[in-house]
Amino acid sequence: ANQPPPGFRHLPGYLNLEAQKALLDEIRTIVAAAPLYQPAMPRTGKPLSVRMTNCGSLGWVTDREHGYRYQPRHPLTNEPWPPIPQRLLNLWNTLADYPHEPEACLINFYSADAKMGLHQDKDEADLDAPVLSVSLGDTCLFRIGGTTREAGTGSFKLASGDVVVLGGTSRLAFHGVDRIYPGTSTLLKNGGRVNLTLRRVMKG
Ligand code: MD3
Ligand code: FE
Repeated sequence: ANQPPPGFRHLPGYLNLEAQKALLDEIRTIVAAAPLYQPAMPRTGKPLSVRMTNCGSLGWVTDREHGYRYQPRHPLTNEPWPPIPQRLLNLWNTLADYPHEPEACLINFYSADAKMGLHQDKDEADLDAPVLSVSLGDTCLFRIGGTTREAGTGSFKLASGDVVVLGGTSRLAFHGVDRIYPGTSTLLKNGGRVNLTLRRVMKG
């Protein structure tokens, strides 16, 4: 089986249930101020099945007209994104081994039928910084390959409380979410999956 690229760290169950609940409460407050919206692909305008919002001084957005980018305000409310919760900054400082804090936390919400196609994350100016991912709610099947589309891929499950650190070569690996397993967690009252990714955007 294909192994994940160097610099990839999966920490299953890193956050206990209490920590997951506390984090989810903070995410609910953020979503109340910065509502989830349905992003669209550049040029085609095809909607992503994942709904998104952000916290931090910058947020990742996409729409048909302007494509993938980071911007300081919510595309619908035009308000600044809420700040990144301190408990997420603490997680970054504990695990990222990087001398600059993240400016962006992308919040992805997956309903039972949502998925994310294989892609690379390259919209950040600082590609030396790792990306730190936190999963909450239903389990998903996550896929990761190499730094070209041609390289083989491997898949494994990400469950609620799992943390993944994508550093080194894995930072530019193709990756995606093949499927959600509904009913695998009771953390979210109406089911689904939340993924948080902490990102350093500007060069330190
Ligand atoms: C590997 N999110 O938001 S998290 C994304 O579960 C994204 O919502 C997925 O891919 C999700 O861009 C995967 C794990 C992850 C996050 C960022 C990465 C893996 C990554 C960046 C580079 C390589
Ligand atoms: Fe990604």
